[in-house]
Amino acid sequence: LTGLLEIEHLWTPAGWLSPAFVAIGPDGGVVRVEPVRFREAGAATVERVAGYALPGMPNLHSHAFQRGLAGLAERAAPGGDTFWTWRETMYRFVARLAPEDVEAIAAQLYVEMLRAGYTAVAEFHYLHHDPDGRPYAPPTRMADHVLAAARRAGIGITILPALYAAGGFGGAPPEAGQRRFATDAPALLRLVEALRQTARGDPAARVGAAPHSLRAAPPAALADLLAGLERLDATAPIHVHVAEQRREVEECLAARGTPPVAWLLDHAPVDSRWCLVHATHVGREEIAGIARSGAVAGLCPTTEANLGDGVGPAAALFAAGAAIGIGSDSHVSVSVVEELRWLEYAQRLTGGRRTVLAGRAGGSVGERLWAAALEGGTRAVARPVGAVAPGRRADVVVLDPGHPVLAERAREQVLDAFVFAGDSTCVRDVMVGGRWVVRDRRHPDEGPILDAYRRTLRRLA
Ligand code: NGQ
Ligand code: ZN
Repeated sequence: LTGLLEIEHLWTPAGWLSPAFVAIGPDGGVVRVEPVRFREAGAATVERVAGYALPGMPNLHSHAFQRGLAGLAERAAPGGDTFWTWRETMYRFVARLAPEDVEAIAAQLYVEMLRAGYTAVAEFHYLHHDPDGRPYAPPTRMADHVLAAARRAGIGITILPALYAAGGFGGAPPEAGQRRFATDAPALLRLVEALRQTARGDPAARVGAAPHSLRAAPPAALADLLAGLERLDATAPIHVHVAEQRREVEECLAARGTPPVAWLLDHAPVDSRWCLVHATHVGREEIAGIARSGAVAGLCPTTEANLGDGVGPAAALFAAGAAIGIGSDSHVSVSVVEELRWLEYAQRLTGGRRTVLAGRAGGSVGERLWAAALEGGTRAVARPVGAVAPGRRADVVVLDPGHPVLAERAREQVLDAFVFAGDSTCVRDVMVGGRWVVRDRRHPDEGPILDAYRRTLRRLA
């Protein structure tokens, strides 16, 4: 036993526990949770934690390098601005990034994620090669820098090397702006295998894989990837961008005869290992299919708003019993509160009703959203997180009871106050794997990490 916490208020999906005694093992996992101080922990020193503790939130979709572009793509383009013109801007940005730049940007981003209440991230990683499209030596070099950033910040990471075998539904090779991403299934599987060696034995890291999208992964390449992954790790998480933009839905219909989610459900063994990122433009049948499959719908409300994707069908997904989780994707915003709030607000704005995602009468929207995003997010990162419970990682976010937004609220009102009236400044302390990584809103390495980030941005400017 390495530690015993006496937490003033601990939230579990079954309700609040006040106080909660939490024993943490030497590997950073939770060993025991009880409402009273238990005997065999008598010798351990007890650390008192005042405030409201929540299980840390998984961020199920991240392209870390894109944080360096946040706020730089908001000037009107001459011919009109869409997802596709934003993508050109993003490609120009990515063309200049060295592995050290990516590490500097990712480390700063991950510190900000921790401060916002994210304790795990699924990194959808497709920036594989040098600016000319040549593999680095070793080919894991870029991914190694992403993993180093996560380690430096202290966030749990699930890295998903992405297959990018075509430039579009026609199957043509990746275009010039995509050459740093281009891979075939065998090369991608070698990358997955090498990263699995790196992550072996590290409870803070996991490796999966990602066909980037149906556009970028033609059927044969997708099949090769899935067969190879099955041999390496039959439980590995599999993420894919799907049905984000209307244009890609139309192109999929034209090329394959069905819309993207329907195609995937018909042609791939979609199950609870899968995370369908965006799943914005989907019909009733597809939503029912997602729910039946056990796949997680990976919703990224602030990026989907920023890119003009459309409103994800959160209410219909909830009603169908589908799993959902949240991601900050392009990181135009890095805020758990904002993702959850906009999930609900988009439903209110389009439906003309309030408390849409609350579930049962009298239910709290904030609590329902936190619980759902924990469950889906945990499935998507495929690590034992998402609850302060025996067998799970000790990933804990503590809200400050002295914050004005939480002042004089009953514990049952805390999650609604945080999600609808609060922001990341409500988060006071963050623990990942039994180790405090944020205390009093400060990360021990935040100074040097920010300096390195500034140097990178200055060089890129
Ligand atoms: C990405 N991002 O891979 O970073 C994508 C844009 C694409 C989002 N889809 C590129 N939000 O989808 O082709
Ligand atoms: Zn994405």
